[in-house]
Amino acid sequence: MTICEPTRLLVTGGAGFIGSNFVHWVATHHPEVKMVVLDKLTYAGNLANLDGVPEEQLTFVQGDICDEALVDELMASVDAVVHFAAESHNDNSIADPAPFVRTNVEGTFTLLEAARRHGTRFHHISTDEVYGDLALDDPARFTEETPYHPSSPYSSTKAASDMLVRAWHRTYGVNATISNCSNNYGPRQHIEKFIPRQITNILAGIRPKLYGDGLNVRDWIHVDDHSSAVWAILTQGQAGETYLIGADGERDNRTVMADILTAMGQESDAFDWVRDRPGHDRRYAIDSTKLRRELGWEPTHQDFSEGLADTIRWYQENEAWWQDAKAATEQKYQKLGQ
Ligand code: NAD
Ligand code: TDX
Repeated sequence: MTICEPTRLLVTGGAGFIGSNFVHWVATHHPEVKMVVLDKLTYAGNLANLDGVPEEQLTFVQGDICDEALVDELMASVDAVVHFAAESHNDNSIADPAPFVRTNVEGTFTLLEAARRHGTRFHHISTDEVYGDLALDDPARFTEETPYHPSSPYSSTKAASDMLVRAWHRTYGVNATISNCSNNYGPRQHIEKFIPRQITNILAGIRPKLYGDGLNVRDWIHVDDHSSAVWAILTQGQAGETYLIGADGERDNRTVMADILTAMGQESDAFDWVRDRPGHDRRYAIDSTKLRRELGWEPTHQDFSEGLADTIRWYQENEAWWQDAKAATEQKYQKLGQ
């Protein structure tokens, strides 16, 4: 086992959804660890996501992971990096793929080169979407051995970044691990994504929108379970290894839509069917046996309706956090017919 005990962590994309939840998780569970967050604050980043993290534990730097000089300077000051920063939304990647290639591929390359120069422990955050999709009736789930078969501009750039990490480990000996996680939900997720889009639609008096036939399946995991898994891999993972993260949460979109509507006091069919996403992946499903067996990780938020109710409450109580982005987000979807 490679044991890493980080005292100073660089967290890229730490002002986004999963990155900020990870920073809060580390602040709560490892108050001795200092964190430097590097985030460009794109439309998806929000400094308010870091409110409440103790000042003495956090340094925030606004900047681009493609900025070689800045990345080099920050890398020299830490003993490990957890790399969350990415362009993360499939629909955006279909409308305009260029920022995905730049941030997800070139940005990861820039970080890897700096980690190579400084001998920094590197944990790369990736997605189950690199494996493509499964048929609804396929008994199989993704494992670490599943061949890569990405469908969208987003997932293909994530797949490319995973390949760079593997090569930098094998060729240059960078002390790197990769995790590929399933769909996250929880507080502070951008309202372009499925669950918060529907919650904020209902709160704003807009009918929720379901793509295609609504039968696509996603494997949902609470963002805090993703954070605890990343910590386990960062601190106990074997260099060069990939770990799949998932919590056995397969659900089709129509069921999740009905869950949201019912939990918010609406009829379960009070939504609009809209145009399907081009190339829409049918089903994702993760087998996380390796992570559970080798590193002893277990999810702790397995009651989806309880997690969903907490998430709905968060958006109800934090209207100021999402209100400004709502009109612009829905305008983008209107152009796509979604
Ligand atoms: P997000 O879009 O909410 O956050 C991304 C963050 O990265 C933002 O704060 C943004 O400002 C920052 N960023 C973007 N480009 C940057 C650049 N060039 N330089 C510096 N910062 C930049 O995304 P998320 O949902 O929190 O996803 C985080 C990571 O987790 C991504 O790598 C994503 O591929 C991966 N992932 C996400 C999910 C999911 O369900 N959301 C599942 C598995 C893996
Ligand atoms: O309004 C909607 N209606 C709808 O039916 C939206 C926004 C989505 N959908 C469907 C598309 C998907 O089948 O819901 C499902 C989930 O959609 P997204 O939230 O866009 O997530 P997905 O495309 O599955 O990708 C997510 O999980 C893997 C994250 O955005 C990625 O960053 C992560 O890698």
